[in-house]
Amino acid sequence: MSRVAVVPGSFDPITLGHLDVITRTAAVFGEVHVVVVHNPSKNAMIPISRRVSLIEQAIADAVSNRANIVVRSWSMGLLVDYCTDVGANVIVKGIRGSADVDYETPMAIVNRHLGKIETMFMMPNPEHAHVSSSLVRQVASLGGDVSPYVPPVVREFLQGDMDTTIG
Ligand code: COD
Repeated sequence: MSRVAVVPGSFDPITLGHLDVITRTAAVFGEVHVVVVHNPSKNAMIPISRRVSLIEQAIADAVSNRANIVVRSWSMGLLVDYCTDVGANVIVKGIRGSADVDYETPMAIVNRHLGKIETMFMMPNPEHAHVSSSLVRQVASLGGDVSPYVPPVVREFLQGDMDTTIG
């Protein structure tokens, strides 16, 4: 039985809601792959390589034992192909409400058909259930304080000079 789980997302940027799902998944599974997926339907603000490094730093700052968490990017096609490559048979998705259920359910069914990969839904920490990357991007772009929603490294990135730190 596989003990490897994949936590995918756009993570543009990683939020405290994402971080909560990642750390709770790492407490349940032997190995967790956090995968930054290129989502062609979204116009990303932050380059993929930078999103990966922000996630790595956020995890390093928040988790004392992070030996079972790896962070990768994937733009080569189906997520189930990544799962098969690394021997994972579970995808974990955070569910904030009925809109997430409606969006995720067809993907979960298709991923089971395509690659025999199961999807498990994790309820959010109520403290972060209202947080989304798009909300963070909007608050940041209007000069607001994003510190209640994101790890410190992301706040520094968003409120610093993105032009010099991006890439
Ligand atoms: N609390 C808990 N969970 C949260 C929170 C929060 N505050 N915010 C977001 N989440 C969850 C989301 O519900 C989602 O499950 C995950 O975290 C990632 O969220 P985002 O916004 O970073 O990422 P999305 O929604 O843009 O990512 C979508 C994926 C790229 C993961 C998705 O499109 C996918 O799985 N694609 C696979 C491509 C593929 O193989 N397609 C073919 C078969 S369907």
